[in-house]
Amino acid sequence: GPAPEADTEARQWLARHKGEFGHFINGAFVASASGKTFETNEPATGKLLAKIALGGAKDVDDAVAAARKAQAAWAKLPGHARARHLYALARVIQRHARLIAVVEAIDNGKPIRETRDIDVPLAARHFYHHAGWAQLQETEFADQVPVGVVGQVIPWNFPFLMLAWKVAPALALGNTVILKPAEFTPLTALLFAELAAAAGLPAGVLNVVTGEGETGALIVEHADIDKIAFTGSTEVGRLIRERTAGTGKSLTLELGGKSPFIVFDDADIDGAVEGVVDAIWFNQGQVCCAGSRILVQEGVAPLFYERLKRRMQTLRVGHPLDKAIDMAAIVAPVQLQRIEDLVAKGVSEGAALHQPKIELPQGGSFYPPTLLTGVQPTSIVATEEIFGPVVVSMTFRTPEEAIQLANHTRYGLAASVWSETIGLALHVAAKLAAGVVWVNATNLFDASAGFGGKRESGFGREGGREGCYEYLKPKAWAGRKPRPAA
Ligand code: TXE
Repeated sequence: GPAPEADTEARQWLARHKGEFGHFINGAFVASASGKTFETNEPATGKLLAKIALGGAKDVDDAVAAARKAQAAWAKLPGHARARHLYALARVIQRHARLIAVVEAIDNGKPIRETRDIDVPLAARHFYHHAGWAQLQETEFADQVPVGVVGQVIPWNFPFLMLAWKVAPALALGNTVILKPAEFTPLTALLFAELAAAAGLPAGVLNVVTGEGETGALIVEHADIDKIAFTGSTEVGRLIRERTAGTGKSLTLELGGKSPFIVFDDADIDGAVEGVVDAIWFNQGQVCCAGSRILVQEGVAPLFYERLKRRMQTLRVGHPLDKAIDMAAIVAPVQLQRIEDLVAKGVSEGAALHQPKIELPQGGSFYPPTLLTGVQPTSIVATEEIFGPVVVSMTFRTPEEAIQLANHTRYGLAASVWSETIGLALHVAAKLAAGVVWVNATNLFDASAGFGGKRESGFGREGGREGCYEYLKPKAWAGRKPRPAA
């Protein structure tokens, strides 16, 4: 189990706030105008972690007013001055890496090993990367102006990393932000707002309004917001697109996925098996680009399944703060129920269920690593995003059949191809409908590579130069020189 003192600093931080948090508006914590709150629980135990302000119209108004007021001065700063703020934010993340990693692990339920080695360092890297763009803004984006005031609604699967993906480019390029973290996982956004203010970020530049979907809808519909950036379910993404359609708001959507993981006969089988572990059991499979559909070529399928099942047996499910585990808790009972229901449907549709005989911790929301084989391409489990540690698998004969199966989805976020024949891998990769294709690899991210999807996985990119354009508007200048005085 976890060392008893592992979370002392996090508990002290919660205690300092008396287990209750307001919104972070104009540089300070404020209670909801309505006085309403909601609860965030610890997924691994089900216990209450903190009470959180439930944002209503007045709170959103206040946050937008603060962001609007701050925006002109923020945009007027020379790029190098904004860069200095972004570098400071990156350093503050590194300085408090342990605290952020622990708070994230207990609020989301994900393993501390992941928050420590992935979420938090990648978030810091995102701020460093965008500090660079801020510094180059005048030369690289000469005929572009900031979008203005941006509303950002983020999900619960990577609460802190999604904050970084959204906030870093927005601030770097002269925008100000109203961020709404997901209701299951509001804590690291509140912690970050507090740390950012202490690191000298001017009041109003980053505002955090907490709440549920209704609070998100108030942000989406606010008349004085210039752009909405959303990551979450395709269902809500569609709603947001409808709601913003009649307005002048810019919009980017990063939505669901059902990404194929294609294994050819000549693949490095042990490598591919480790790839599956990373593709679907990282973060309990609650990953938008999770490799959730294995397509394996017939010749190697028996060997591949044998090795995969053997590897599944060695995975350890445990408490998020235990450094020796591979998987921890599902974010909330409602998500656990959704996973259980979908797996039951898959089995009733004829899929074979494979789960290792391993012990699950008691008391929280836990689900074992799961493989469904013999799945029909049109079945619910092969088409719906399960968003849990469940991978479905089908076999194919030819590369053309693999491509056809892989693209048989309404999504298009990511894909992974495993083959030791580079010509084959590249031929297939070129034909896959996906925003990113990994070859003999999976889940590789970098702040300099734009991430995003096609089809019902959404549009827009986060990261790199293309991500910067999502927070800028072109502005053309034309005319003539003033006449010299007579
Ligand atoms: O997502 P929601 P949920 C998928 C995944 C998961 C399913 C349900 O399949 O099982 O969605 O998760 C805010 N206007 N993904 O219900 O509702 C909400 O408060 C404005 C994939 O938790 O989309 C939260 O902050 N905002 C995914 C955010 O939207 C609204 C990540 C995401 O929640 C709103 C998460 C509204 N009407 C879930 N309704 C990915 N692609 O990474 C809700 N919200």
